[in-house]
Amino acid sequence: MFDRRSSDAMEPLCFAILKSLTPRDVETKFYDERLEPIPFDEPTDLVAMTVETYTARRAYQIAAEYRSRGVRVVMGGYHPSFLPEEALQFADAVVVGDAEGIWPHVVDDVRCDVLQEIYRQDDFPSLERSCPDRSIFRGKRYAPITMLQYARGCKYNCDFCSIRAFYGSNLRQRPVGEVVAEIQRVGRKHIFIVDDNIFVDIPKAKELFAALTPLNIRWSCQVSIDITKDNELVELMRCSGCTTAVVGFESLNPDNLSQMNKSWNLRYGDYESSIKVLQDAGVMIYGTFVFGYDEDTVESFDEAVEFAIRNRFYLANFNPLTPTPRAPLMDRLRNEGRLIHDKWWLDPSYRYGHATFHPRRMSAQELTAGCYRARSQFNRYGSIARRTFDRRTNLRSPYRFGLYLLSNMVSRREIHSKQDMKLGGDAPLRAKNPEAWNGARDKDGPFTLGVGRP
Ligand code: B12
Ligand code: SF4
Repeated sequence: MFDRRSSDAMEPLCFAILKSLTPRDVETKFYDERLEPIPFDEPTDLVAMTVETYTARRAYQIAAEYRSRGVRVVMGGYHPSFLPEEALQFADAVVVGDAEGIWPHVVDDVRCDVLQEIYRQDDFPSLERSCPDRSIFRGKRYAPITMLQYARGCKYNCDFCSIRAFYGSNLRQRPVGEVVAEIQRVGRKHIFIVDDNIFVDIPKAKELFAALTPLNIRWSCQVSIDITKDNELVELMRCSGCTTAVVGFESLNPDNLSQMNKSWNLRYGDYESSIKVLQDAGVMIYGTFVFGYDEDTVESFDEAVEFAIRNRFYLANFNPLTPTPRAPLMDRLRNEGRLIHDKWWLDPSYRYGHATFHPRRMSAQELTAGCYRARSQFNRYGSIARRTFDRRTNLRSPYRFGLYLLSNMVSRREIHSKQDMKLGGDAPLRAKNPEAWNGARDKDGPFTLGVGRP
């Protein structure tokens, strides 16, 4: 959002990886605009930025500042990988796909002054010997939790999600021994395993959880609800210190789940019995819900809030369904003529938390208001007090109770401060070549991964 500083930002793992891939004789400085203003006038030969769809507009503004000072800019991450032509209107070069195996070539080309426009990762590089260098985070006010990645990719294909679009059906795990060594090296007691779904490969997940057990850490993860079908796995989660898990419930309506390609969410039983399995194992649930699928009505918000409070969720989020580039949802809504903005992430009229398309059974305004109301209701003091009372989870120990209270206070503040914000404020976008920009268009059609990316 650029003009407000965050008090709970987490260390962005991709930069620790980029740092580890950068030749040692290259001097690096790292800035995170969530924590500090960017010193645009500090001399540098190259700027490397990570760009997500929500941060694209701000990233393009930052790139224009550097380029106006004669500094070259390279962009990577989800958004430029999906829309390289768009990103190239603001950056000198774009890296499509994972950085491993490609970033050192980019640096070499800069040194030789032969920087190309697009660097495509033509393969899915092995994650072996990955050794993120977190020294760049030293002295910065990040939340005291370490982000760590075990695997990339997901076996599911929910229509709103960028993961399948980015990784295709490819699933890669790191050697468990290397993950354990990284946790020991970092020395923190609370780890957030950022994998999108730690349940995609059951034997590997069991191997990981068993190896984490002797480390005596507390860890958080993201997981699909079908994990609860495997009692041994849930027991291993408990023994190894799993404290909180983000679970994508998305909707209470089976037809919506089917439309989003997530009907498997209910394959192994109803939500309440799956929740009980996780909570009996002491896992505090951060439930996420999305609204705007065709069966949603103005009543859907209250039902979801009531469900989340009744089940004493540790945290919950209620977001308007938002199409992102290359996700199947984007094509469907565009083909149905329901998009409010052609590219909401660039549109100065878009506001954070607002609907970006016309839902079927409510208005766009009702979708925006309903999500905000749901977040507000869930984060009320009365709701926080009611959800506290679960001895299996939020009241399990003084540590858990402290974590519960702190997280809920942060969440309360966040929902109000981000709502309605403009992405990147009022500054206009300055493309490298405005005439080309007006006509620039990334090819439509599926984004294929691996050899032969478009
Ligand atoms: C942890 C996380 C968060 C954390 C952020 C923590 C942090 N430190 O910043 C929290 C919980 C705050 C968060 C919030 C949100 N997130 Co989030 N998040 C993630 C998650 C699960 C892991 C990120 C991570 O660490 N990945 C591991 C690193 C190593 O991978 P990586 O970033 O992709 O980097 C690799 C390559 O992409 C590439 N690369 C990346 N940048 C660059 C730059 C250069 C120069 C080069 C060469 C290469 C390169 O190289 C890296 C190594 O190979 C991702 C999913 C995922 N698997 O990445 C979603 C994800 C990034 N989030 C997403 C979203 C939508 C959000 C929210 C908008 C949700 C919401 N509705 O509020 C918010 C707001 C985000 C924002 N920027 O404003 C989407 C983004 C989709 C998109 N098209 O942009 C993702 C992909 C999830 C998804 N399933 O779709 N998120
Ligand atoms: S289960 Fe989660 S990570 Fe996997 S495709 Fe669905 S939303 Fe994305």
